[in-house]
Amino acid sequence: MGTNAIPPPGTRRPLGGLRRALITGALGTLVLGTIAAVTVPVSAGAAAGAASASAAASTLGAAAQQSGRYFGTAIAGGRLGDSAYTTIANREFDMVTAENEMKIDATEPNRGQFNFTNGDRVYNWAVQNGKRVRGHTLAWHGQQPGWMQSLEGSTLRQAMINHINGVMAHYKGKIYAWDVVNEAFADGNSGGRRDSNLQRTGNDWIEVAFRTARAADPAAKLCYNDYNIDNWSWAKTQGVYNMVRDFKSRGVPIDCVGLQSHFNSGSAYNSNYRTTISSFAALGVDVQITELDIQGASPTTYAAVTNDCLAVPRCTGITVWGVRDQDSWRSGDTPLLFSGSNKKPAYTAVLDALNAADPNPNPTPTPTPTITPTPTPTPTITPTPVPGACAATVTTTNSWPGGFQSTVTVSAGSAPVNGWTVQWTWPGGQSISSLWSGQHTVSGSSVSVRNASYNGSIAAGQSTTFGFTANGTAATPTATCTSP
Ligand code: 9MR
Repeated sequence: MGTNAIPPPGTRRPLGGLRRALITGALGTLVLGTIAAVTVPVSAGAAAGAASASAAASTLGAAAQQSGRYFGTAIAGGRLGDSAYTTIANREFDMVTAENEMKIDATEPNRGQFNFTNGDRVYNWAVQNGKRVRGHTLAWHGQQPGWMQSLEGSTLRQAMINHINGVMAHYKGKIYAWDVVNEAFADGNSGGRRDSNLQRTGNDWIEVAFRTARAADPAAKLCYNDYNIDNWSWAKTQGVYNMVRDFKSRGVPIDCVGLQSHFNSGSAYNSNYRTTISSFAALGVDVQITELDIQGASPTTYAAVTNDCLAVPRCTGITVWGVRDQDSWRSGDTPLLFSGSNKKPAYTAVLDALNAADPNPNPTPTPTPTITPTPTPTPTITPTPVPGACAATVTTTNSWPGGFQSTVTVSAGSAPVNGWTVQWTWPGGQSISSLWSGQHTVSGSSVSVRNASYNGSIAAGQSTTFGFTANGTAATPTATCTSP
C-alpha cells in the first residue's frame, strides 16, 4: 500500500512567519480603531505581495493555532498545585484532557451517583486559562467502578447509556470532543473487537454509545479513541477503519478518530502513519492525535508525527500524554517534551514543525462564510493608525442544527496591542456555550471577550485568535475591538 514520504526534519521551508504576515497583511485592509469590519474572509491570496518577516510562535499552542489546530496535554488534577507544572502547562498548551478525572470510576463511583469534583477541577483550570477541553472517556472496559464491572447484559447496556447521559449533561456545550468509546478493538491479528463486559452486551454497543452521545450534547465532536491503530498495516487499524467506514455509511454519528499514538519499541512509529491519518480523514471524520508519547522522545520522530498531522487538513490537533517526563504514566521511557522545567530537543522539533506549517485555519470543510457586500460604494476607510488600535473579525468555522462554531481573529494595526477586548451583540438570540483563548462575560445579548493571559500582546501587524461554540443559528455579528 502506498505511503507518503515524510520530509526529513529541516527540509521544510520555515514559511510560518511569512504566511502569517500574508494573512495579517490582508487584515490590514480592515477598519482599524474601535470598530471592526465584519465577515471579510482572510485570504492569503488577496494579500499577495504584502509579505514581511515576522517572528515564529514561541509556544506549542500558539504555533499550532497558526494552522487552525490545537496542541494539548493530559492534565493530572493532583498536580495542579505544582506551580512548576502549571507554569509549563498553562504557557504551552491550548487543549486539555483530564488524564483520569473524567473516566467512569471518577465520575460515577456509585451507580446513579455522579461526582464531578475532580473532573471540574481540571475543566475549570483549563477554561479559566483560556483552553479547550477534550472529554476522556465515556464507555470503556478500563477504569470501570466495581459496580459496573459486576453488571452484564441489558442492565450494563442501560448503565452505559445512563452514564453517557449523566456525564455529558454535566458538561453539555463545554467539551470540544468526547472520546465516546475507548479501546474497543483487540490487539493482534484478528482486527475484531476486544472481549469485554460491554462487548458482551451486543456488537451494537459502540453505535448505541455514539447515538446516545449525539443526543446528549450535539455540540461536542464524538470520537472513537484507541491505541495501536497508528500503523496502517496493522489489523487493528484496519478493524477500526472498517467500523468508521460502516458508521459513516449508515449515518451513525461519529465525528473523529483519536489515534492515541503511544509509541515505543513494541509499537513503533511507522512512516505509514500519514497514510493512516489521511485514510481516516478521507472517510469524513476529523483525526486527532490524542495521547502522544514516544519512548526516548526522539526529536526526529516527534517532528515526523507533527508533520504527518500537519499534512492532513482534517488532522485537527495533537495532545501529548503529560507535561514533563516525571508526569508520564511511563516516566521511565522519558517520552515527553519537558524534563523538569527544561524543553527537550523533541520540544524544539515539534515547535519548529508547527511554525513551518501551511496556514490552514479551517481544517474542517465547512461552507465558506458569506461575504457581506459593502452596501454603498464607500471608499475604503484608511484610518490614521491609532497606537494600540485593534480590529476583530468573526468567521463561522462549523455549524450544525441548533449550533455553530466561530473563530474570531484579533489583529493589531501599525502599533502593538497590549490587552484587548472584543465585543458584539447577537442578532437573533444566540448564546455562547463554550469559549476558548479568551475570557468572556455576557450581558443580555451583548458579549464581551477579554484576552487570555497568554494572547493579550499582539505585535504590530500581527494577529491572534479566539474561538467559541454557540447555540442558535450561525451568525457573524459586527465585532468591535478596543485596546487600552
Ligand atoms: O495515564 C493514565 C494513568 O494515570 C492511569 O493509571 C491509567 C489507568 O488505566 O490510564 C492512563 O491513561 C490511559 C488512557 O486513559 C487511555 N489510553 C492509555 C493511557 C495510558 O495507559
